[in-house]
Amino acid sequence: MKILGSMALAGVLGYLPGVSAAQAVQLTLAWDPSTSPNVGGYVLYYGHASRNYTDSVDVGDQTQYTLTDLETGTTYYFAIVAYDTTQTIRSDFSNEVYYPALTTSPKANLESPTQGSFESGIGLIRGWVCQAGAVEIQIDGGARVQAAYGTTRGDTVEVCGDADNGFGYTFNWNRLGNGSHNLRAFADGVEFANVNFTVTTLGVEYLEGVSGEFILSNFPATGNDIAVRWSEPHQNFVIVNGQANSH
Ligand SMILES: [Ca+2]
Repeated sequence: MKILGSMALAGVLGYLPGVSAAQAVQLTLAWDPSTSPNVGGYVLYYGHASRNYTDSVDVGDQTQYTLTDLETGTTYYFAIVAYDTTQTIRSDFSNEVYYPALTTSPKANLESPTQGSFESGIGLIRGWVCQAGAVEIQIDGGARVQAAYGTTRGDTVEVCGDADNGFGYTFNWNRLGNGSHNLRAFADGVEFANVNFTVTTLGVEYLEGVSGEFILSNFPATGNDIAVRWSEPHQNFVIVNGQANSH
């Protein structure tokens, strides 16, 4: 009768420090080498249930491996098995590590400004984030500023499971000056939006003491007119006759 040898466990499995959860559906795992003298390599096992691995990859004689095709939104469990140089003897599974629901980015949306939009006057940088300690805005690579966060947005319940997800930051676009600008939004430091937009000013940061009312023809439909009036608090024009008049 032949007695099979045994392989020492492949040590403690863990994540490589510095790997960011939010960065991607990519995860690098590392483990201490087996203390057996004749280690031939390792098999990394993983799956969605503890100690029930549905996938594996023979990583050869290395002690770290990067999985690049993990699905988002589901938890993964990992363990390592060592095998010997003849590939006939295998160790038991190592300790198990799990990784909670991988996400590529926070569940979040920047609603305004949008990519390619035109901005003028005083506006609201707004959107929603399902869960964050802080929502920050960065314009043209400047300092990140914290937006007000946690206002009720009933329309996000379906996506987020709760409603306290609105964020907003009032901003005078005139401060940026005419031209193209960039805005990035972050939830707990993780970027979830990056848009370029165009600002048009009237030459000053806050225009005072002017008035004007103008008719826009054929809006919102052919044959309809609306009136817009300069509004100093908005630093913009507002519609003053919501009822479209027929010719
Ligand atoms: Ca929430």
